[in-house]
Order: sequence, then structure tokens, then C-alpha cells
Amino acid sequence: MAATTQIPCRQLFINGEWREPIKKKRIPIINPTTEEIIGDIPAATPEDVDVAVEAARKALVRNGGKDWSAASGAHRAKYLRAIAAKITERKSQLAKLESLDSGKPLDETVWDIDDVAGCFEYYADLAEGLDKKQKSPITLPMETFKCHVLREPIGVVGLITPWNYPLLMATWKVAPALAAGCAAILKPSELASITCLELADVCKEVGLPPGVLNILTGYGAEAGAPLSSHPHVDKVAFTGSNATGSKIMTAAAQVVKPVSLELGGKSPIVVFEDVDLDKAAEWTLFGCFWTNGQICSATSRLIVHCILKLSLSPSSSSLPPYVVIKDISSFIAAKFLDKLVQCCKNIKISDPLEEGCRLGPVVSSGQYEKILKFIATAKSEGASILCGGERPRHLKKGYFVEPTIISDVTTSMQIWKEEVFGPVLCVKTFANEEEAIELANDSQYALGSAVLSNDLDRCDRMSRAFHSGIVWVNCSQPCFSQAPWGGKKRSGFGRDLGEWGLENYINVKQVTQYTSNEPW
Ligand code: TXE
Repeated sequence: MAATTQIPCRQLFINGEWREPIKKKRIPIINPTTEEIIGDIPAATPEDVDVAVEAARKALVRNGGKDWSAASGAHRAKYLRAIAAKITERKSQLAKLESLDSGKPLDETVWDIDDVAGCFEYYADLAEGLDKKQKSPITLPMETFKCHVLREPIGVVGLITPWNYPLLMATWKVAPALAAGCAAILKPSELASITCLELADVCKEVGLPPGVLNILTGYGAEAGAPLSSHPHVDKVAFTGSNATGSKIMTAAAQVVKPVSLELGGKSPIVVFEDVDLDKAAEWTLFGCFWTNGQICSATSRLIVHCILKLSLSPSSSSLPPYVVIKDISSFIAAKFLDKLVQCCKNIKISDPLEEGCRLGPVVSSGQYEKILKFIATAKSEGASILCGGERPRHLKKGYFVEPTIISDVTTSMQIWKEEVFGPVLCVKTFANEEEAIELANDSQYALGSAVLSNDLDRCDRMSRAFHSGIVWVNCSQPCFSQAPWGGKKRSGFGRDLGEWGLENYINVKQVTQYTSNEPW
């Protein structure tokens, strides 16, 4: 199947044209399933960044801004809708390219591409809505003054994105930035950029005005860093690792520009004893192993109720004991873990393009090594591997890691504290609600949290007690363009998606007028 999917050979996309990188460098594309080189992408350097930033600045002011930044939201919405329509037209090709490049199962990338189109559509609606909010009056306590607020695009924005949802993460930033009237430079991850270059092709096809969206593939140090520190880039929005987020913040601070950061996580999923164990197992595994475990919000710390449930029946004897234990219906935790382990055995691990694949390879050899090292460290620290922990025996090539569940974990272990970004779930048990909350919030990160219970009052208490920016009740990971996405603590700040995502790219300007004829 891989052989039948053509990898287009692209250049950088600057000012509406394909341009060879000034230094003519290219980066090989490695298929994580076969470990083979299947093509290459252009590698931008600081010189290309300068050219792209200039093109973006010109796009903002071309024709007095009427082409883009000062055009109506409705005008920009037409382009966003046209992009959405083309993406939908190309869904099958884009999904296959995404799976080839990133290793994600095809069913999931088809879903991602639908979300990409949906996100462009959603921000087209919000762009239209902006027309009604352009000039908002403010009531002042003095009649001699009149005030209103103008909403303006922030300007040129740098968008730096990761490889786990290559086109979708790019869209979460590109769509609101364009809706707001900004001009953007997108820098996708060097590990998976193919579909972002196809987005450039789509923009060309729909006739997006030149320079409104520039796409520079390349390495972080050579293309991402100069974008972060560039004096003519007005804002940087980033999704990726904590270490890189911190570097970007430092670089942006040198020129005092705003940043929004969506960083890693180590999200908890709390499972109470009153759940339906089958459904709970499904959400728990989906919450951690979806996208081959490479999601910033993966609920990778399972915190499961451990209580002894006795079922008693009257004794037939007239002597004590008057009741007998009919069934030690179990430590819920043990029963649940047994179920999870059984389910893991049935997860189909294969080439992501193969029908029914549920777990593909992780994105790169670096990521593969990193995950195995996490598992080895957990073992050496005294944790037990309930299942997985290795490369699947039937796959000789590719960066595959078995779905792995780790128990006997303590809160001081690395596996409890650090983001693995792979199909690895670690487990702790709790005896009461208070302990569950304490364990759930025991993290330097605070992106997502999930609670599974049939008691909705309890779910409500838990939702309020979680420290995270996102809470899922009786589910894990669903995500909608309409709802805010982002975290607290070391998971970053700022919100993608929803109207909050649009605000990331808007400046509010106060205009106050003295209306009296009397001298002040
Ligand atoms: O991330 P980086 P990497 C986590 C996950 C993973 C780890 C490393 O734990 O194992 O990060 O992955 C660009 N200035 N997440 O190395 O470096 C880079 O080119 C500006 C969580 O791939 O953060 C890419 O485009 N940009 C995460 C982007 O930053 C720089 C998703 C992300 O890469 C740069 C991915 C620099 N100095 C990984 N250095 C999530 N939160 O979803 C790199 N980049």
C-alpha cells in the first residue's frame, strides 16, 4: 500500500510560490513502519525565515490592508471555506500521507483530516462573526468622553507545531490566525511535514493572497528559533515539548513578544468502583493508546479504586458465624487490570495502512528509544510490567512498541512523573475520593484529567478539584473545535480552539474621544 501512495516533492511555500531553500538543504522523510527513506522535504534556514517574514508583512498591508488584514471577516471566511472544501476533496490522499509519515493508524488520520476541514469551517463562521464585533462601544462614567474598542489582527504570527497530529495541530493555529486577519508563517515538525506542504498546495489552488500563509519546513534550531526571536514576528504560538517551549519563551522575551504554549502532560484518569468495567476499559485504553500513545493529553496515569467488595449470605448454622462470605467479588482494581491486560492482547499492531490497525509505530527511532528507556527505568526502579514493554515479536522492522501497562508504581518514580509520549500506561490505586484527587493532581503538568463514575455528583466534585485545563467525565480525549484547549502549570498557557483560539490572534485597541466643546 505504501508504494502506491506518491509522496509529492515540494519546496518551501513563500509569498504564494514554491521556493527552493536558499541553502538548498533537504531533510529525508523516514517511514516509521519500514525505517526506509521515502522522500524528502526542504529545510529552511534563517535566510528563508527573513524572506517569509517580509512576504507576510507585505501581505498585511497590500492594497492598504484591503486584501487581507483590513478586509471583512466574511471575505476571509470565503478562503477558509474554500480550503476546507479542498481538504475534504483530498481526504483520502491526505490521510494516507499522514499515516505514512507519522505511523498513525489510517482510521485515525481519516478522522484527523475531517477535523481539519471542520476546524477551517468553524473559524470561517467566527471570521464572519467578527464583522459584527469590529467596533464595540464602552460605557464610561463621564459623559464628556466617548469610547469604543477596535479589534485588530495581531500582525505577523509564527506558528510552530509538532508531529503527532501534523496537519491538525497546524490547523488549530492557522485557521484562527487567518480568520483574525493575521499573516502567518507555519513551521511544522521536521519529523512529519508532508501534509502541511500539501496545505500549501491547497492554498495555492484556492488563490489565497500571496504571503498570507507561508510554510517553512525545517529543523527547530534553523527555522523555528529564528522565527521565535524575529523582531518582525508579532506573536509565536507553539505546541510541543516543555524544553522547546521554554526556549521559545526565552527567545520571545528578548524582543518582548507574546507567546502561547501548549506543552506536554501526564494526565490522570480516575476510575471509580461503580463503573461498567467494559466501558471503562475501552475509555482507559483509548485515552492512553490513541495516536500510538503520542498525545499531549494522553491519560497515561490510571488511578483506580481499590476496595474489597464482599457479598455475604446468611449461614445455615445456628452458631457463629451467622453470615458467610459468598463472593469476595474482588479488589475492583485487580479485576479491572486483568481486563485491561486481556484487551491489550487483542489490539492489532501493524502497518498503519493495514485494515483494522489500532496501533502503529511511533514516529521516529529517537522516540522509540526514548520509550524503551522509560520502561527500562521503571523496571529498575521496582515497577512491574503487567503487559507489553517490548517490540512486538511479529514485527521485525519499524518503531513499534507494544501497549504497555506498568503497576507497582510509586509517586517518586520517573514513569509517574514524566511524559513518555508512547503507548505506556502506569497505574496506582486509591481507597477514597480524597486520595484520588491528591494522586490526580500530583504532577508538574496540568493539561487533561478524566473521571469515570456513575455518580455524577462525584464527577462534578472531581471536575472542580482537578487542577487541569480540560476535564473529561465518563470519557477521555474527545476534542471539539468549539471548546477551549490548553493547560496550566508546566503544560503551558493560552488556549487553542473555540473563540479563545481566535482571541490569541486579536489585539483590542481602545479609542477614546473627547466630545465636549468646553475646555478640559
Ligand atoms: O519536540 P519539540 P520533539 C514532547 C514529547 C516528545 C518530546 C520531544 O514528550 O517526546 O516532546 O519531541 C520545533 N525553537 N512532545 O523533539 O522539539 C520543532 O522543529 C523553535 C509533546 O519533536 O518540542 C517542531 O516543529 N522551535 C507535544 C516543534 O518545535 C523549535 C508534541 C516541536 O518539537 C526549537 C510533540 C527551537 N529551539 C512532542 N526546537 C505536545 N505537547 O503535543 C525545536 N523546535
